Amino acid sequence: MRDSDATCMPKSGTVTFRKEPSPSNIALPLEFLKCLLLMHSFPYIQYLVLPAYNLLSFSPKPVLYSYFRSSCSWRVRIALALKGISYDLVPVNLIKDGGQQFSAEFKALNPMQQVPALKIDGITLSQSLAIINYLEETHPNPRLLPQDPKKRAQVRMIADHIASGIQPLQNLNVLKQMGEKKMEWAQNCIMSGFQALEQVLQHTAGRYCVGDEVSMADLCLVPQVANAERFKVDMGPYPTITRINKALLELEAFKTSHPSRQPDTPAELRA
Ligand SMILES: N[C@@H](CCC(=O)N[C@@H](CS)C(=O)NCC(=O)O)C(=O)O
Repeated sequence: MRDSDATCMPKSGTVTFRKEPSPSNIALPLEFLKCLLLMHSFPYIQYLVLPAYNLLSFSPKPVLYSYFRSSCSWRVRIALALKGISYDLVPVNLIKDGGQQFSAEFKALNPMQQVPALKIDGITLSQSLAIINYLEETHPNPRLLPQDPKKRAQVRMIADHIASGIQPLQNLNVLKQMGEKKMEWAQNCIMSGFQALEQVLQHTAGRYCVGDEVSMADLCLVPQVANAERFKVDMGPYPTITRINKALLELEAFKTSHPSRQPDTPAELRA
């Protein structure tokens, strides 16, 4: 195994499908139980109470609110898979019922009414890159940001290029405004973004977007290429993007997190 392969080997992590969000509905009763334990059992504190207290203070699995086809959710699913973090998944269907992201329950989680959102370590985060950065800081292996400051900056540049410069322009809420022109609009946004990205990658790419290590930039690239394919963008003019995308899709973490393999993937789109 080469070094570059080792950095992108996914660790084992499991994904559990949750039909309903089961948010912090256990948190309050747990806190109450913990207080009771501490108040009433002072003599036994060392042997019985503290171990029981610690058991109750377990940190629950992270909960990812995701839509199978959402490119931003896919970025986070790849990060979780690469870092071997087990999580529960709650699907949020962006189309059904007029869009479940607009429900009061989900708005309370993410006022922007977009996926992904991640409940983790007692906080709720939205914005895929902020989520990935948190995972990077709390689970540093394998790293998704190179050690070298110049390479780190290049990774962030490419991630922003896609996350701020392409995806928001072809997001569902924008396409809804475009009516019949939505296909043409999406294609143009992706093509102009990819044209520039293809040039950037000439200077940064090795096997992947920046050198030979999988990075945050790659987590943004693959889902964006999937969007391009959905919008029938001709990938011919972007050979570097195509080559990197192909190499990344061979990695287990990119496969298991793929839109065709999610709990909410419709039967006809399942791989
Ligand atoms: N900057 C946000 C963008 C999130 C975003 O645009 N999510 C899309 C799916 S990829 C969404 O939820 N769209 C719902 C809508 O447009 O109504 C991120 O990186 O998480």
